[in-house]
Order: sequence, then C-alpha cells, then structure tokens
Amino acid sequence: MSLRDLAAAGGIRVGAAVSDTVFASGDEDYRSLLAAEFNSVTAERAMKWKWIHPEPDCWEWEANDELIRFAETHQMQVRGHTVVWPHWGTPTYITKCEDAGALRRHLGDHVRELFSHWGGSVARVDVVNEPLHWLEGRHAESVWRTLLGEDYLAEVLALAHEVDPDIELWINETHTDVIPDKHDLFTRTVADLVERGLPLHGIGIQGHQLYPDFSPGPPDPARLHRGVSTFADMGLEVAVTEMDILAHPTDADRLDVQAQLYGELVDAALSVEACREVTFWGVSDAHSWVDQHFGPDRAPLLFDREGNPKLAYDAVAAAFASRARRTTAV
Ligand code: 9MR
Repeated sequence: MSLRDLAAAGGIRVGAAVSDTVFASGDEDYRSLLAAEFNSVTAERAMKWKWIHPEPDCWEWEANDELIRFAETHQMQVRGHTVVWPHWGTPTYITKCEDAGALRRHLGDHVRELFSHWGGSVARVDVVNEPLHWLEGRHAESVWRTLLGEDYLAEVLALAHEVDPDIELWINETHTDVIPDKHDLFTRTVADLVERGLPLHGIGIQGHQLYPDFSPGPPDPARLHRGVSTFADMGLEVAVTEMDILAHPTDADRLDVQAQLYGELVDAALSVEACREVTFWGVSDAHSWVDQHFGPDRAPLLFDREGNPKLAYDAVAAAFASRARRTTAV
C-alpha cells in the first residue's frame, strides 16, 4: 500500500513540497513518485511572493499553474505557501516599504489577485509563515510588524477571509517543538487570535529536525505531541507541514536512527485526531534544501537519491497504518 492509500484510510493528507526546478526539468520518475505516494502538494518556492509577484505589475504564474494542473490530474490537494513571511521570500518593494498605507494596498492587491487566480483550486494557505524569530521566543522583526503594528496577524487573517471566505487560513511556524520559549509565545499568540474569533483554521508545525547543524536540540516526540495537542485543544486543525530529519553523515547507524525518529514523531502527531496532514519537505534525498544549506549527504527524506523507499518510509507507513486502524475502530 502506498502512503497515500494509508493516509486516505486514516482520513489524513500526506504531502510533499515540490521543487519548481525539478518539476519543470521533465524528470518523469520524480513526477510518478509524487503522484503515487502523496495526495497533497506544497510549492516549495513557486507561490512565494518574491517568485510569483516579484514586481507590483508582474505575476509569474507558470510554475503555480503547472503544479495545480498536476494536482488536479492526480487528485491531490494543494496547500498554498505562503503570503506573509517576515524572514524570506518577499520582494524588496515590500521589505523596503516605508509607508503603512502603501503596504496595506500591496497586501490587499496581492491577496485579491492570488486568491482570484487560484479560484478555489487551493484548499488551504499558510497565510502567515514563521511570525516568530527562528530560534528564539520572540516575534520576528519585519516590515509587517514595524508598519502594521503588533496586531498584524489579525489584520492579515481578516483581510484574507474577506477576500475568500472558503479558503482555509493557516499560520505556519518552525521549531516550536524543540524550543520551549517559542512554543510558549506561539501558544499565547494563537490563543489570543482564537479568543478574538479571528478566521484561523489551522496551525502548521513545520517539523524540520535539523540537529545538530541548526536546531538547538534533537527531535522530541513528546514535545511534538504536546504542541499538536495544544492547538487541537483550541479547536484548530493541526498539520505537520515541512517534515525532514537531518541524518548527519558522521553519525553511526544514522538511517536506522532516522527511521525510528520518523516513526515516533509521525505517530506522536497523528495520535491527536485533529492532526490531519503530514507533509514532507521534499520527495527524495536527491533534492533537498537541507543539503543545499548544511552540506552534502544529510539524507533527510523518505526516499533515497534513486527514489527507493528508505527505512524511514517503512516507519512512517507503520505510523500511518496505526492511525488508519484507530480511525476504523472509531
Ligand atoms: O526549501 C525552500 C528553499 O528551496 C527556498 O530557497 C527557501 C526560500 O524561499 O525556502 C525554503 O523553504 C522554507 C519554507 O518555505 C519555510 N520554512 C523553512 C523552509 C526551509 O528553509
């Protein structure tokens, strides 16, 4: 059984981030693996503001449209990623904006054009990505916070909902599962939005495990479970949106250890009913941002460089099968 069959049996989505360059390269093996194993896609780059709308009067729709067509052909859902992102992926006409009125106009124009182009083909969107500092329990400084103020998350949610009341709005954050201060601040921030009735559908816990190259601590299934439960208890849907596990080339038994961690983490997340998606940040070890950023051979994904399933794949499949058994038992 493929991951997508197991996911369907458990009532969940299994996603992969799709590289626009590999996708456009005509690599048929990549495309068939994607369609065979996953039922949801996230554009790794193509829908980010800087790529899709690099100048106020310039839209680059090609990669976006190709991915959506592929998803439709193969009955996959599309996760839009991302609109407001304090750290990266934003063009300079936004990051250098000095006037709140102009920034609001740009945001409104962007969201209206983007959502209308999608026309319902994108089920959900990480409308805000990484509102907090990457590694610390404080808000990320950016043009959004500086010009629109501390409450900009509420403003973005309200605007996006007004433009398209049907698209699910998500906030996506990284490292809350390994940095307790981040988890605490993120919890308070999200709880405030929920209590005020803002149109927030779900929380993405990215789930990048980049220890020891970047993350301050090793993967921690109990903390991931706690994080997922926290947002589920607020009545939100939860997803693990960008999972990968760095396997350092000098670590002994690294692929066995990685497989065990994959199994435990996915199981920890999926043991909470409101967690209905696990998306991996890439398809195979042949193409991963982890190698590009941290050095070669970090082997972070479920398939090896030739596209063969790794031990990690079996561990994730077993966790999906447990979820499916629990779902059928209910
Ligand atoms: O993997 C993505 C990489 O290819 C891009 O160059 C980069 C900038 O757009 O973004 C990477 O994806 C990030 C994601 O959008 C948000 N969470 C962290 C991901 C890895 O950096």
